[in-house]
Amino acid sequence: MTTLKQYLDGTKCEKKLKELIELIAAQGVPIRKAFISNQKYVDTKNIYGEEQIALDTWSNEHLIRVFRRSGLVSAVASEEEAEVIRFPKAMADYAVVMDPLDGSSLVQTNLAVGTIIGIYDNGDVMQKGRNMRAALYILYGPMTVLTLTVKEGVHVFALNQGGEYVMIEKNVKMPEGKIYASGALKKDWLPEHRKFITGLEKEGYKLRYSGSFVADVHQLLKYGGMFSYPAFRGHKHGKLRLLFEVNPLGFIITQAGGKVSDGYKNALGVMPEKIDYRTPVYIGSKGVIRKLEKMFNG
Ligand code: AFP
Repeated sequence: MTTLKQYLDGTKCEKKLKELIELIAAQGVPIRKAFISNQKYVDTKNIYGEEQIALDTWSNEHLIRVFRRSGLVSAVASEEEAEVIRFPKAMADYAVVMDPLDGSSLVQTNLAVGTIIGIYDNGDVMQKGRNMRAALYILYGPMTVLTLTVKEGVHVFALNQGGEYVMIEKNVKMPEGKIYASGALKKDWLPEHRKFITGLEKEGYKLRYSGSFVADVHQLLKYGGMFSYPAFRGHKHGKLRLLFEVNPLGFIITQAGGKVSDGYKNALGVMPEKIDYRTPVYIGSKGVIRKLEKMFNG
């Protein structure tokens, strides 16, 4: 069985990038452990005014501490922080964008949640998603799995009993499947979104929406189809954040042969205007996203 380390050694990644990816992967162990001890609401709100649960805060602080000590990261933008955090003494210039715990409202219901990470190699977090050097997520489900791309295909690894990641799926290619999901209240959907979703339902698409973007996208890698969190009444930018959620997962899906869009164009080509920039998102199999863009663009 190929371990994560063996896989990375066979790629074109420079030594420091390999070190950084292995370091991030290793954090799946303490974060998973923290699920038992950190499952309480705290009295704080994050920068979006949402209630934070303790595990968000803990994972965020834990990862920032790990990056600071590593000397490998010069800047971090986190969904849980209002500002970019800089480490001027770092010996390498990787910039990390992250959602430390996506889907955190599901922690208390024991559904799958995940850590989402994007890595740029020039110290800058404010750039187009397509400039990413690597992206990965750790999904805490029945198993802890890590899905990674270093622009050499998409591969899935599972954490074994010995605390090592072993490859369970190589070179994942998304099929054109028939699963769909849409966030936002149905009554607030805009007409073009409603029309598209109704069309999918007529074609026999099956609804699968959990409330965890990372888990909902992960299943698309296997089954194909489309996840969306659209613009909706009063929210023309939708809900999800370009930097921390849409870009890293969009990068992975694209590497697996899928597509990510804001409805009209490739989301990976959008320059973020601010750190917490939100965007409508349509992500999934190439065919369905192409069809959607064609309809939206008239
Ligand atoms: P949390 O991380 O605050 O739970 O938000 C999760 C999320 O950003 C994304 O993972 C989900 O797809 C989406 O929000 C769910 O939003 P709704 O609660 O509006 O369905």
